[in-house]
Amino acid sequence: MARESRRRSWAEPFKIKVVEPVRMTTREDRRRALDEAGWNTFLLRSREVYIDLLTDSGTSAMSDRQWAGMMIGDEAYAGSENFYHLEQTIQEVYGYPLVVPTHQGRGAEHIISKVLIQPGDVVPGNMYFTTTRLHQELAGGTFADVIIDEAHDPSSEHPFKGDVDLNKVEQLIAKHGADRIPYLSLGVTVNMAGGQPVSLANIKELHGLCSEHGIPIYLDKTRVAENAYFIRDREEGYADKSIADIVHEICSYTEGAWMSGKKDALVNIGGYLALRDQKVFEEASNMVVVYEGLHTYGGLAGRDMEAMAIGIRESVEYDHISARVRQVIYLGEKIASEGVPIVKPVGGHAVFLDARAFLPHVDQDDYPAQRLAAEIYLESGVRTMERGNVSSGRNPQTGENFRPKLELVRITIPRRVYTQSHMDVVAETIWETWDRRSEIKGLDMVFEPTYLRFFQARFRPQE
Ligand code: PM9
Repeated sequence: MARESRRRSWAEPFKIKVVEPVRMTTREDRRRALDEAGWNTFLLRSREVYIDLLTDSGTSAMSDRQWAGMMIGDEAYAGSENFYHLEQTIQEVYGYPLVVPTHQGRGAEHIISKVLIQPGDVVPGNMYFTTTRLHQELAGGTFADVIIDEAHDPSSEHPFKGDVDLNKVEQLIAKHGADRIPYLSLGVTVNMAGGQPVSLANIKELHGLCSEHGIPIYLDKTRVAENAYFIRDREEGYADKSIADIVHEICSYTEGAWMSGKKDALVNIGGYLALRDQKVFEEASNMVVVYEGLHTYGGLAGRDMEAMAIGIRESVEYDHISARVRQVIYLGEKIASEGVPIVKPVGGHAVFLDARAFLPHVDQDDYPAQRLAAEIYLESGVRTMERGNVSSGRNPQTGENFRPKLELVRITIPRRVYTQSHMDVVAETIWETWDRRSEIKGLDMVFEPTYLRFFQARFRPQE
């Protein structure tokens, strides 16, 4: 009789060579730390945190190959070898011929917004991202959300909640005219929607529509490899394609891209613009010398560029990206198994708790997601981030909070840093917080900075 095969358990596709101890704290320590940090998890000191799931930005573990690359950093002021390696890698992996390095993603956003946007322009995008929208506004533009409606519904199981609604784009063109739309800002995966992917079918259709009207698409490709994983997994016709091929195809429909290398590209610092248009490139590489550094280093050390070049290649390896995304899905499914409301389907870089459903008794202007992130930290030292009313900011015309439909807490997983056992502890922490949800109240904001308030705002708990 044939024996049934035993399926092996899943395991991380790496061995651990260097370890960094983490520090456990008491509930009293954490209460004191929260009071000092104004109940904002961004203002905690890292030494006060046990498992740090604030962000996947710049927090990934580099590989031994990347660390080896750091040793061949060419720290020449001009013409560093590592820049040319980075440029060649971007040309080969993503297909863009022209590269302008920047210190991180928002350096690239600043420059591309200044080059492309004129005051009074409208910039459509598939949901706002905090730093992206701010740079578009500072350049004189107005952001217009053109993501499909399902993206604003945490319970919708749409497999590509990052897709663009083409009708919304057409309506914008009819209202403002194509000449007032300098580009369409396309995010993959869509961070604020819950790390949700965009389908290639949608990108192709969008490309057709935008081409008809002479509107270029610029890509925020910060998490493009994660998006490619979902396309391979969910979209018909891509199951046999490599992640590298899918990434290349996504980029082929776009005129240029900005990138925070601190996510997909597995580095602690770095970013760039990748372009096709020679004129845009010339303006951007002139502007980079004003704000970032010479056009062959853009605020980075040679060793940073080398590590990013190597990280880009690792980011499109199937074993890496599937383990990365599946770890996030593992955590999401475990948290949800006890009835905790999360954004569905689970996204590529984070599990997002639906704070409206978690704390229905807290009004949105009492910042339920901000309070929930603080309570999760209080529970066991796990640090997460608010992605709701605080992150969204105020309407500049009315001064009112935007009160976005999504009021979320983001539990973000750094790449190659934590194991499944850490994920189990995190899930148990969320369950414990869920069990005492009826006792949790809101927050009063007592300090509000002008820009990107979520980073530095301070709060007082309503007792
Ligand atoms: N994202 C994140 O934690 C770090 C800053 S906001 C808390 O998710 C996208 C989609 C991002 C992003 C940063 C940037 C900016 C652009 N686009 O942080 O400047 O998620 O490298 O990139 C963060 P930099």
